[in-house]
Amino acid sequence: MAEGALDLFAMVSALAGLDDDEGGKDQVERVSDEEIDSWTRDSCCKGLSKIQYAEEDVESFRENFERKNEPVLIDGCAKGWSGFGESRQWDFDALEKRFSDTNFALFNGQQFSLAEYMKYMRGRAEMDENPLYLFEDLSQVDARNPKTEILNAYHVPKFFRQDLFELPFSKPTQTDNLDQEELLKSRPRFRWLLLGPKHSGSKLHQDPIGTSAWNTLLEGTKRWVLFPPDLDDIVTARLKKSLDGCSAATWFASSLPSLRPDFQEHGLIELTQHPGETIFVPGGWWHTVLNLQDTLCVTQNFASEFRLEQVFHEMLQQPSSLFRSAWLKQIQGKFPGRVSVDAIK
Ligand SMILES: O=C(O)CCC(=O)C(=O)O
Ligand SMILES: [Fe+2]
Repeated sequence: MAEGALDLFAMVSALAGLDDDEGGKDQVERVSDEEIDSWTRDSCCKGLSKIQYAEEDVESFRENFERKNEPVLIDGCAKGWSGFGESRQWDFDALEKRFSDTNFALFNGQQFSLAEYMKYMRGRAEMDENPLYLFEDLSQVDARNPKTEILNAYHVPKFFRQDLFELPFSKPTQTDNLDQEELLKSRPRFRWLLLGPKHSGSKLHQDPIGTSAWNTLLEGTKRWVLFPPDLDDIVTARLKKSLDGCSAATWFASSLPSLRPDFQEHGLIELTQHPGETIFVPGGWWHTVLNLQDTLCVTQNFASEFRLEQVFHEMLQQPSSLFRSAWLKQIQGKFPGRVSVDAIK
């Protein structure tokens, strides 16, 4: 990486208020190396089912997990994914070799070449309290974009191929006469490639617009904590308060130990995800992730038919767009008994 690129990373960290020189130093806490090691060795699962991809058919998956809105860990979705470049591997080296000069984006939209980012991940990230997480949005990538190779290198697991947000693009529909490019541009973001250095992570959140997600890990290990959607207001307020001003790493180190005893009875799930495993995060579930090692994963969000009412309600709150109006109309036509026509303006 050029010197300039190093400075740029320092600047991005500082701007985000993440650099350890930038105040709040006394609040910075990290999970100990012993705990990281013990979580890394941990295998599934307390309070969570684990299934084999090849052994579960789509119908039973949908009945057992998607309809019940229950998370599950799935082993084997990525078997047969083709990978990148000549080596056809799904790993850091193959990705870096194939895209080293190509720009990728952080969560905040800042762009870096993959070579710059990988150098950061293997070096300076270790010193950052909250290392910069790469969140490359692949939602708009089409066949003209070289990153289409990333999309071709994986398949949406068979359980997740029904997505109500695909409706405006499927034929024949009443949106045939709409500008497909404009439609795609205004579709909510739905797929990402994530590269996370050790100690980076995603803060506790619920996924947007009532959507559900799957997340397949290809490299490294991730620690997940999940809480069910139907927590009462007091419990939810306590969860939100636990987040105040801290990074995922600090939350795992300082908030989780004090929440754990009380939240066990509120359905807390804690697990380690290993390479090759896919987690299904149903809509509405709170979740937070700590990368225990440098990680590489792909993740997609989708609108589940079993959560039609919630997704529809959330979609009504979104700013108007071509996608929003086309989708609301189609849903109204397809599920007249389940959504309120009057609600659509
Ligand atoms: O950090 C992760 O792997 C989880 C990402 C996530 O939850 C999200 O993108 O909504
Ligand atoms: Fe999420």
